[in-house]
Amino acid sequence: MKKNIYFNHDGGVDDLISLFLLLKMENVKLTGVSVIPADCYLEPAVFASRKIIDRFGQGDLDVAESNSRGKNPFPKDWRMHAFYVDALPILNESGKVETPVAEKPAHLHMIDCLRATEGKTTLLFTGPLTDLARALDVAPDIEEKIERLVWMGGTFREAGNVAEPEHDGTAEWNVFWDPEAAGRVWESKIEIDLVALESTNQVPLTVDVRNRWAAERKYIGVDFLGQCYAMVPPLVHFATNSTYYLWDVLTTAFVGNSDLVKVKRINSIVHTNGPSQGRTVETDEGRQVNLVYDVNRDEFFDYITELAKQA
Ligand code: AGV
Ligand code: CA
Repeated sequence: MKKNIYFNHDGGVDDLISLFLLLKMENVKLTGVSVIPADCYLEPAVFASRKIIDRFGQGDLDVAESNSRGKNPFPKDWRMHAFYVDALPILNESGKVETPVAEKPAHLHMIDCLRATEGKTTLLFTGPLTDLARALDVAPDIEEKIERLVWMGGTFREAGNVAEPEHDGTAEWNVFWDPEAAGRVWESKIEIDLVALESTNQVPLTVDVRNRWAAERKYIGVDFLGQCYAMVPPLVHFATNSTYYLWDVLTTAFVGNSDLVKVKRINSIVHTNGPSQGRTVETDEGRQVNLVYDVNRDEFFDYITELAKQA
């Protein structure tokens, strides 16, 4: 039995690689894709998504554009990454783009996809939760059609990954971009699996990983991984604010193979205001979430590299 997955992403290198990997998972049926302009610019991220589906997928998907806006914008340098992926020769070889843009905006597109899909659907979100929060406000009935939400977001460590004026550094970026959206989703009854910085910190992009992909570039999908991860800075001597991790790719790998990680139940709240906005905190008063806190790093890299060889 294939799992139904609806994928909402925000066009970073690891978001777009996640789309590629989902298309290669034999146990996944991708029911819809949408793009939110958070850690990307919308146009190149939507083009790149359509071209990845053309090149590596098969038929009947469209890509919806989000018209959501966040409270705390991402740095421009990071948002530029989607332009580089969109320009890769491997995605432009055919000279045409066939996968259509959906008529409706992302949150309404997701509602339609959930309703039209038989049974329940797992939501995979690798950017902020704005489109889900809006969809729940418009159509609260969709909660029953949602199997669970798998989200790359949050951290319960002291340090988050936001380094911005007027913030205390405790938040993870996908929560920080729209803290109220996370707050809205926390109020729902949806089962939430959080792939937080606890586990993603264990899978930095390193030169070793790059070299492994370089050595196997005769496989077109492994070459695609290598080309994409040539665009972003690896961990060399120490982690900086721009160091790249495989945040979303780990989250996506968890959807395909939950044996790669360890999960524990905790209760948590989200700070929606002030200098800690976007911070997730463990507390008995909070709602229950399943926290992915540990990963088998070697098995994870083997898994995604093997998937890429299927391309
Ligand atoms: O906080 C991680 C999220 C993931 O969804 N994104 C990047 C991933 O797609 C934001 C982000 C944090 N640090 C970054 C980010 C960095 N150094 N470069 C680009 N994006
Ligand atoms: Ca992302």
